[in-house]
Amino acid sequence: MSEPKRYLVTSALPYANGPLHIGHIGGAYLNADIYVRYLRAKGKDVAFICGSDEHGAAITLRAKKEGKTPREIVDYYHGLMKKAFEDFGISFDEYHRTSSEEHREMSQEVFKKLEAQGSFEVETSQQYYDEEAKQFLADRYIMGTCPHCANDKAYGDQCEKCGRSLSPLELIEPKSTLSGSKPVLKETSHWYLPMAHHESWIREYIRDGKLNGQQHHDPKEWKSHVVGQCMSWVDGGLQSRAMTRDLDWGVPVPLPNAEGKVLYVWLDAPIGYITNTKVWAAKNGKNWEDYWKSSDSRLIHFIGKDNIVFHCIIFPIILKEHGDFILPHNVPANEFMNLEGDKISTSRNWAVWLHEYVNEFPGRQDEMRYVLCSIMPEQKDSEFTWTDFRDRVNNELADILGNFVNRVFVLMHKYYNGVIPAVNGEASNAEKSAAAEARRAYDAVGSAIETFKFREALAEAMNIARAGNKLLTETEPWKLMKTDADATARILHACVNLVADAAAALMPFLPFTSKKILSALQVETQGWEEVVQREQIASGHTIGQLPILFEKITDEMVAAQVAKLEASKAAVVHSAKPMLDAIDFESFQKMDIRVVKILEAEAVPKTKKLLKLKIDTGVDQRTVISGIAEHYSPEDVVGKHVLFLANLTPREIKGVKSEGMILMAENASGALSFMVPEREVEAGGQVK
Ligand code: B3M
Ligand code: ZN
Repeated sequence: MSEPKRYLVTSALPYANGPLHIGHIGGAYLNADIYVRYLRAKGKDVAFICGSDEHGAAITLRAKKEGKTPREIVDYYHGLMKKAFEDFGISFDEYHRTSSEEHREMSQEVFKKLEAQGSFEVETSQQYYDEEAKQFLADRYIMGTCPHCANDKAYGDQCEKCGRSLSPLELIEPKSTLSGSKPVLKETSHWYLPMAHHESWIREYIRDGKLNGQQHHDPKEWKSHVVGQCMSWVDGGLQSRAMTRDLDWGVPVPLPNAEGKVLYVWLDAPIGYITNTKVWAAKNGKNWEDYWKSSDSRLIHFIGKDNIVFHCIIFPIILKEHGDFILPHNVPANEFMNLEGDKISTSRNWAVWLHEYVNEFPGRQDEMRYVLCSIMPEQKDSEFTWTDFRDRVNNELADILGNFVNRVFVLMHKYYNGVIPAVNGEASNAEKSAAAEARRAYDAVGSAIETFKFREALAEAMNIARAGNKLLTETEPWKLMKTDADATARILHACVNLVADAAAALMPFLPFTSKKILSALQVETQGWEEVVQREQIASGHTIGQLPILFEKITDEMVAAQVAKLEASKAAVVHSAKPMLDAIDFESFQKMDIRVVKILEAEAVPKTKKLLKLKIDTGVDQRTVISGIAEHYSPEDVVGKHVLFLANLTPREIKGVKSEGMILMAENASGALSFMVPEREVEAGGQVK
């Protein structure tokens, strides 16, 4: 394949519904950053584009949970993530956001063009509707059992366990994630992308790397698990997929007859890559269309494995249908990173949060970058543990790289006051093999990065420091100095250059450390090729003082982090109120708890919290006052079957005789919910 003139590199737009954690970084951001830093060092024209993904259920569910607006949620997390990426050295050229005006414009323009040319089919169908929340349910608003793998937490658009794309109607025993209730079917219309129409060219694009009969990319350069997941999706039959939703948070559908409808988040989000490129280009005097519309640009999407089908099938269909845009050249998706034996989870607070790490380990971004790259889930899921973090920092970073560089600086200052000595005589075999190994390793770093093998690339970069340590150990210049000054000078001169080569090779991975070493050497950062052609750092050049590169990670630090994780897990488990004292079974049997049906409901005048309900207990009809007016409106509760304590002594509330009590559950944010029988139970049914 010919060398492209430009690279357009993206990382998945993270949902602005929570902080970033190390799983995000190891999945789709650190790899992209290494790749881009390398390309820049090679002098390539690169645009590294990302931004917050601010629409979709992930945002509105978080807003509902926290009693905030979606706008408040995205504004908070967009800022938190943008800063955390910057602090951690993820060097985006642009980090914008999909709730922006520019993005509304771009995504509506793409939609309008496709709609006008007939790329969509309008279908009226029965969709699940939550009568309590008064909302249609799709994507993450509905959950049920996956028909393919029986995962009982599958979402309306995708099962995260088997990766299959789903439609809500395929879910077994679907439930609303808004109210927990069983949804009903209601008619609505949406604009569908008839993906089956694209099957043949998509198959060629994924399996053969061909587009419009031309070779577009080398399919062998794609990761096998990416091609595998896509081909199983294609072979399973590409179902039409609704590209609009009945929601109020999102990009409004730009058509007259589309009140209350927005673009499906997985339609608008990838278009965010285009928007954000345009925003970047405008700020930097570039033409965004050079990157998105010319075939001599190369588009690479870095993502996690749960986003494969959206980036390899759906978005390419949108791009190709639009007609002006290039398609992805590669989508080197990573697998998942786990943490201390469990899946990383925002909701369960089981994570190492990036902004917390940067605050708790100031100036130690490279230690985390090194470890995350060393365990990057490139081909299979991987595991982060704090003990492994400690061992890799102490036994690899500090003992191999830190130790080598430090020894060279100590010896250079001790014997030559930091001035590189003149070199005489023929290099020994040890010097020659060290130089040859460094050369080999340096080239290997480049080719490994170009094929998205970042773990291998990092190991090769570290081999330069290993070669230096070997040279010092084999020649022992601190002894040689007494007998052969020329050899000592040659060896230390060679070692200073090995230090410079190591710093250059490690720059994409450890940008902060690389900079520290090069400024201590008092040499400029050079381009990737210049390092190869660089003359040896000249004799007479004076090097400066080396700062401490890596402090040891102590067992106490590890213990503190593990304890913090355990505490956060406990905190999530014990966010409930403390348990009451034990009672015996007889006491429980005195309570007569029934299923009752709510027949009528009205607000109690001059109160904010009270509803007056008329209920059918299966035995009689009763009036009961319930403090739920801030959680349910009267019309929402009529017809519900709920739990009721029937033999509570009646009491007068606001002048009304209340005969019993409706039982409610309170969640962590204080919202009340009815307790609804999971199966059909008629009024009067007893709770045992
Ligand atoms: N916001 C990330 C996720 O699924 C999703 C990526 C969008 S990339 C256009 O967590
Ligand atoms: Zn599944």
